[in-house]
Amino acid sequence: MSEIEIYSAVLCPFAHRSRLTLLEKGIPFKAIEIDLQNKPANFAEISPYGKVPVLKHGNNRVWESAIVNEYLDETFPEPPLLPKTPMQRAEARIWINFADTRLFATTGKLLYSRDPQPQTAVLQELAEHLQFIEHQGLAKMSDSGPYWLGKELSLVDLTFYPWFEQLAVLEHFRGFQLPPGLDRLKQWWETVAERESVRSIAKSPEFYLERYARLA
Ligand SMILES: N[C@@H](CCC(=O)N[C@@H](CS)C(=O)NCC(=O)O)C(=O)O
Repeated sequence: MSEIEIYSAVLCPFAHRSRLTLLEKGIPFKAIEIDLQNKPANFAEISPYGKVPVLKHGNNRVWESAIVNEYLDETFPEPPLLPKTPMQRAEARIWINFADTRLFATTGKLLYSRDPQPQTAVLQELAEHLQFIEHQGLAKMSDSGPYWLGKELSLVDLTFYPWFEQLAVLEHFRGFQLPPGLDRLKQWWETVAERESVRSIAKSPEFYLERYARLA
């Protein structure tokens, strides 16, 4: 097997997703930590968008975490991290897209944007995304649980989990509070947090708070 390298950053939830995918697949890899505040001079040659993660596999180079994860799932099929039928795969991809275009997009607005939209509206938007997940996602899809799509862990779990690991940052710096009644979501979070892969690279809330405080 050609050596796998992943350009990553410890605070980046997108890179976190792809490192979890590598770990779940049991693929040996080398993680190269990029200081995003002080990128290496040649980083544009490695990462066309100037972002992490970027995966290097032999002569192949792949970026965008959702695409990196599907590349890994296709290249290293065991254990599979997407379901089998086209419709189930479509559902998985719809949730992965929801993570990117809704949950993480709103989080980005809350943390970094100079958007004049009042922060209370953005906080509300974030709460609504979580309620949508609880009622339209987990309630309908994982009756057989304990994972998002049912009995088996999938890329959907690995895509969302990093957001939850960093929740303390939103609570502490932006006054966000999880809305009440997210019982399935909390149960799901606990289950995923127990995975060996997740535990092996998990960071504490204090770790994230200290790092974000340094950035601010
Ligand atoms: N859509 C991308 C997002 C990646 C991303 O935004 N990475 C951030 C860190 S979390 C980054 O590298 N930012 C550096 C920059 O924009 O200069 C993905 O899923 O991979």
